[in-house]
Amino acid sequence: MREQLEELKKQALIDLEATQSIDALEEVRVRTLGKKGALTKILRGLGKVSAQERPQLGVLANQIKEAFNQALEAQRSRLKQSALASRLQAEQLDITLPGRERAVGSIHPVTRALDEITTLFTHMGFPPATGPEVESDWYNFEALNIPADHPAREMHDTFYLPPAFDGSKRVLRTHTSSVQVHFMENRKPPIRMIAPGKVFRCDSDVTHTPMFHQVEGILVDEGVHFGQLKGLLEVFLVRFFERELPVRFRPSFFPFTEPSAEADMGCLFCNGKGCRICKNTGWLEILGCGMIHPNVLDNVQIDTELYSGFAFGMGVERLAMLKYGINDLRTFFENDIRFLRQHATVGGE
Ligand code: 2NM
Repeated sequence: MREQLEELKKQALIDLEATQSIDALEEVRVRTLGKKGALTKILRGLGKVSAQERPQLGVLANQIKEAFNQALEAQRSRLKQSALASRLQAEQLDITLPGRERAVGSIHPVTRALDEITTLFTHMGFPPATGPEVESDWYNFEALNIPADHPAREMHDTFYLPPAFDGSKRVLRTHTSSVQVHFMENRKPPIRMIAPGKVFRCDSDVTHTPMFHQVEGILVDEGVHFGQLKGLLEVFLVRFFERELPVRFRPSFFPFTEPSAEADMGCLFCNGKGCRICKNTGWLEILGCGMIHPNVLDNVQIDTELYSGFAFGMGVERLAMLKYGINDLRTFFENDIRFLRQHATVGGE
C-alpha cells in the first residue's frame, strides 16, 4: 500500500508537470482526485486496512493529497502565466504608431469664388437672391427685351425642354437675369440685389462648358447713373483680386441694357505689359454691364419716368481661373480629386 501510494505520487507529479494546458491539467486532477480518481480510491480503501497500519497510511495519503494539490495549483498558475504571456505577444499594440490620416473635404474653387463674390457684394448692400433654373420664355427672353425673332437669341445656345402642361415653352436659363425679372416684378425701388447661380448653354469646347456660373446684379432707384456703376465695379474688382488694378470700360451691346459696356482690368500676370494670357493687350475682359433698358423696366411695371437702374454680370469660372491661377476651364468639372486637393485651403482662408 505504501509503495502503491509513493508510486502514485511520483506518477501524478510527473503527469502534472507534463501538462501544456488547463484542460490537460483538469484531466490529471480528475484522474487522481476525482470521484473515481486513483488517490480517491486508495483513500476510500483505508477502511479495509488493519487498525495498526491505518494511522500512518492515512497521514501519508493526506500528505500526498496535499502535495498533489500544491503541485496542481503551482502548475495551474504557470500555465495561466504562459497563456497570458503568449496572448500579450500575439496582441501586441504599438501605441507609438502615427494615427491613420483621415481625408478632409474642401471647398470647390468655383464655390469659393461664388462665396467670395457674394460676400463682397452683400457688404456693399447687394444681397443674393435665387430663382428657378427651368424658366419660361418670358422670364429668360421676352421680359429682358429679347424678342423671338431677335438675333440676340442666337447669342445664347439655348437648351429647350418639353413644353409645360399649358403648352408654354420651357428652357434652362441661359443667364441669371431671369432671377432679376422675378425680383423686380414683386418690388418697388429702391431695389438692390445680386443673382448668383448656375446657367446653361448648349456649347462645349475648350473654353465653354454647357453649365457654368454667373453672378449678375442690379440697382434700381431714382437718379441711378453709369458713374455709380463704374465705382461699384472698380471697388469690387480691387477687393476680389486683393490688389490695386486699373479698370476701363468699353462700349458694347446687350439687349437688356442701353448703353452697354464691357469692363477690362489690367492683366494680373504681366501688370499691363502684355503676355500670353492677355494676348499682348495688357487687359483682361472681366465683366459686362450697362443701364437697364427702359423696355425691361416697363415689363416689370417700374416707372421709367421716375426710376433708372444699372446692371452687371460676370462669369464665375473666369474670375476663379484668374484669381487662383487655373489655366484649363475643364478641370473644374472633371472631378479629379487631385485638383480639389491642389486647391484646398485650410481654416477657411
Ligand atoms: C450682363 C451684362 C449687362 C443684366 C441685366 C439685367 C436685368 F435683369 F436687369 F435686365 N440683369 N443682368 C446684365 C447686363 C448682365 O451680364 C454680362
